Amino acid sequence: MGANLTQKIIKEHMVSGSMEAGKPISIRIAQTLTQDATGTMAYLQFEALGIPMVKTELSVSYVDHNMLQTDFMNADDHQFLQTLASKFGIYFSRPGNGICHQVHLERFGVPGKTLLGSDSHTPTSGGIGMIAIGAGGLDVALAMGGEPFNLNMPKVVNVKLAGRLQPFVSAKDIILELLRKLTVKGGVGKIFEYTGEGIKTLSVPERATITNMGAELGATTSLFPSDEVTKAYLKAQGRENIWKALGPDPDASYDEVIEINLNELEPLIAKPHMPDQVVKVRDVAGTPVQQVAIGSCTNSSYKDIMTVAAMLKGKSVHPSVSLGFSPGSRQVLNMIAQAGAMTDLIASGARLLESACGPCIGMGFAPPTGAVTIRTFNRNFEGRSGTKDAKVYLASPEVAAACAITGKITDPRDLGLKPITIAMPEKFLIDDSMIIAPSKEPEKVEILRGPNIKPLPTKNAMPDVLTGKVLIKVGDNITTDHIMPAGAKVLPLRSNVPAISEYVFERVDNTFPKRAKEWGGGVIIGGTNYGQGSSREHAALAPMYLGVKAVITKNFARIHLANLVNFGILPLTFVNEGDYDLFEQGDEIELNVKGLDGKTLMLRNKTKGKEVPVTTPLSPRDIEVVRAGGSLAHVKSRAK
Ligand code: MIC
Ligand code: SF4
Repeated sequence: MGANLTQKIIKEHMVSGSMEAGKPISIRIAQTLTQDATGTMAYLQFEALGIPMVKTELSVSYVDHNMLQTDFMNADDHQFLQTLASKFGIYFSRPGNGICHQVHLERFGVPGKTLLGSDSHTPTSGGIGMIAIGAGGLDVALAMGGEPFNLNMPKVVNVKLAGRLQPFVSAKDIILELLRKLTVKGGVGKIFEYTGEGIKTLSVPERATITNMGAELGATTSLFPSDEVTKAYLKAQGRENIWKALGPDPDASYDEVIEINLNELEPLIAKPHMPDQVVKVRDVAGTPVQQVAIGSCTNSSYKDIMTVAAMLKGKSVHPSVSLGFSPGSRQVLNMIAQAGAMTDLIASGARLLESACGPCIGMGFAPPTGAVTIRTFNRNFEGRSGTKDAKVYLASPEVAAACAITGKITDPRDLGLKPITIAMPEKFLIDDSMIIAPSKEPEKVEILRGPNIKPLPTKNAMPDVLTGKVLIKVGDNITTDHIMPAGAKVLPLRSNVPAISEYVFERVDNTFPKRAKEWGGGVIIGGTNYGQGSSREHAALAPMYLGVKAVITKNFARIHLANLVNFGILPLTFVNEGDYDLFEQGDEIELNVKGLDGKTLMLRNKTKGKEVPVTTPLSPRDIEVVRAGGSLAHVKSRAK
């Protein structure tokens, strides 16, 4: 049997382990990326490692999330990131240069290499054949310090695409179709590798839309081969020299196969409040729409914005709709301006938003109370838009433009428009002046630290017996947006853990922080897929600061599980899922964790006078890390 592309790339970067699904492996990381919302903390952690210079082939620090500067906080963080990058050998992409994933694809990604990013949508670069994985900031800090990245070898799923997308059906519909089939849990522990005749019809940005939103399946990553399409894209980016042909062997084997015929797909839409609530656009057509937002790392490429502009040309945005668009990068912004598409958009009444994450993370352009907002983004979790009761739908740029024109949910095929074809440019506009190379005299660089940047909290080693109360009990599919909300108000506090911890579980139960402090910490009880979504380590770090010692669930999402380990919180799972019902908020629990390694332990509910078996999904190495009080403590203790 031949090898698939995932196996080939992993093999080349393997440090230890064997490529058996579910078994721990360590891989060498060639490139890292960070963004400002996770980066400030990641670099504080990097500094704590005491390493003078990054050890990766390339590390880039982007500013794209915390872009509203309503006071000094975000602006100070930007300066901190810029000076720190300069000192430690890191490229710095200035605010205004674009969304990290879009810019990385355009300017830095290299087929066949590994990329670790402190953002869950890092798999975007899988669009050019990288193994690109999202992780917590601390894992990225460790990778910058030359440590390998540890994970369990995922299963490899082959998604075979046949046929060709029909007019007004888009790459977004391919990934929405997968979400419809597999749900937000369907990709946990898996890598999705795309093959088949259909991939030849998809440009790199279209492929990147698919790999980007593979994150919503819970997948470790997704990737396409590096072929002639990749070559043409890299050539147009002036980077043909780094291209090489990469793909699976003809007789490659896979753990699972899914087939999709592109001819049969039609425009789809994810209803509130989960990316897997996917239906046909025609099933919800006619629903009145108040806002449309085009952009985010999923759908903000040159092709995406040009398509929207072509659909809106000569028309007006419906009077009841506010339409905003944020080009994914300065390159896209410059190019749509040159092509005249920006003029068409502005003439139609669209609002130009900054080239950044913006409304995707609730950084401005929040919808009105109870509004329906159609977004080309990847997440529609409750409250993420900044408006708790807004109803966020996720769809393609084509569907979004159609809704903006009619003021209601509309299948673009029903507008009677001529099919739109946007050719990929033979040459993109290349201007890297917003990317700053690291200093040649790092010893002379002074790191600027604003007053909002507070020192890192630390944790002591884990005691043998864990005791405490159940601080909260939550249901299935709890996202990191539930645990640690983002948005314009909370995001500036990412470098100030004491302050941000006041918002833990804010949208679920805003009395949580007070209770956690009064009760001297305790444990969290959760359902399935606990911690899905973003890579934000603050969803572990802030609970750790509030004294959370263990999280006991039916099962966990990958990145959050790793973040809990990194901050010394013990993740446990019920052996019998039904035992979840035996716990309530306020129950006193006790667990002797001495014999943790791979064994079943008895968790005592002292209040109910019951004992139930629990276990931990952790590897022996991870258990060692939790025992030490988290990754930093562990690395430091090893260095002694
Ligand atoms: C997101 O989409 O939720 C974010 C903001 O990009 C996060 C990172 C963060 O929480 O800072 C992600 O996806 O990892
Ligand atoms: Fe930014 Fe949204 Fe992409 Fe996260 S998902 S990186 S917030 S655009």
